[in-house]
Amino acid sequence: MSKPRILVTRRWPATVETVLAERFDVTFNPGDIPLGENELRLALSTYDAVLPTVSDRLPAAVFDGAPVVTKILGNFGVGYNHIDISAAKERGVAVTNTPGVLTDCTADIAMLLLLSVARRGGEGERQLRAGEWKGWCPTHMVGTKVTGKTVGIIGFGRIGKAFAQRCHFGFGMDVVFFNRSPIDPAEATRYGARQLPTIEAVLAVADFVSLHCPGGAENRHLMNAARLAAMKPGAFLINTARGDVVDQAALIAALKAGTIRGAGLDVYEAEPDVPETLRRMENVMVLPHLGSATEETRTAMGMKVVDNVTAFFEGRDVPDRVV
Ligand code: 8YV
Repeated sequence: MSKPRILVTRRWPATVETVLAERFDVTFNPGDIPLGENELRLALSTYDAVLPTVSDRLPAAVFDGAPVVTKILGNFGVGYNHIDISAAKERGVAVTNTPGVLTDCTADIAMLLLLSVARRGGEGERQLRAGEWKGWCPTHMVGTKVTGKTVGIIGFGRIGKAFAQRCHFGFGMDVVFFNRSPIDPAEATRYGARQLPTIEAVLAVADFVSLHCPGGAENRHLMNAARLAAMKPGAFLINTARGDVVDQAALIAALKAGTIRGAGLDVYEAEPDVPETLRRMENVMVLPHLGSATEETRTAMGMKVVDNVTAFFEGRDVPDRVV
């Protein structure tokens, strides 16, 4: 039997590309240039499997036009709001993701953002690098103490829990969270956290609000102008989830007006575009979607895709099937 034809849309860690090349008839993207809509449509009518990332937009329109040959989209990443899942399902295309392996590193990035905005790390580094540091003084770049503060987590899945654990057991924070489904209180306590009934209840008490829910239609602009206004004065917003969970224009307005004190962001509404106003704000830490960007995690993510696609073509149960 001939090997399945597979397209890998972006460069992956070398060790994973080697395994893919051994197992499949694989086409790589040596230039690592993101594919456009027409190229993705062509890919779906050419390859047995396409392995996309968050930088590949796969709305319903991409599944229309040419006959779809692809049987599986092995997404490199846990979030899949860039893929129209219903359109894939309608065409009989399976979709898989990579849960679990990026939990710790994404929670770490959320912690890095929280600490950086509270303690003005980015601002201090920019000042020193610019040669503008005038020396120590008691009032220089005074930030916000983290230990003992309250953190509010929106979405208590794997990453939300890992972040809660870091905040409570590492930094002595009081941790509250909102999650659509109830979490067993004993389970929540293991992560040093307790569930509150509404997002508003979390916003009312949190000094830091950190988003850990999925992106896509169900959570689009969950943090809108009203919710930003409901945050405590002087609170910070951390987003390592998806850009569309926050109304970015409303966030910029809230930061300008001083409704909230600052924000730590790893994700944006129209990546890689980040509005210049946001990039210029000293009280905002901006990272270029680095949540899972460690050698260990990116390799583990790639190997998870390999496992999913291999199981699919061998007719076995597919471990991380979304549809
Ligand atoms: C990934 C992520 O790097 O897995 C996710 O959902 O947000 C990132 O950490 C990216 O999505 C890769 O497709």
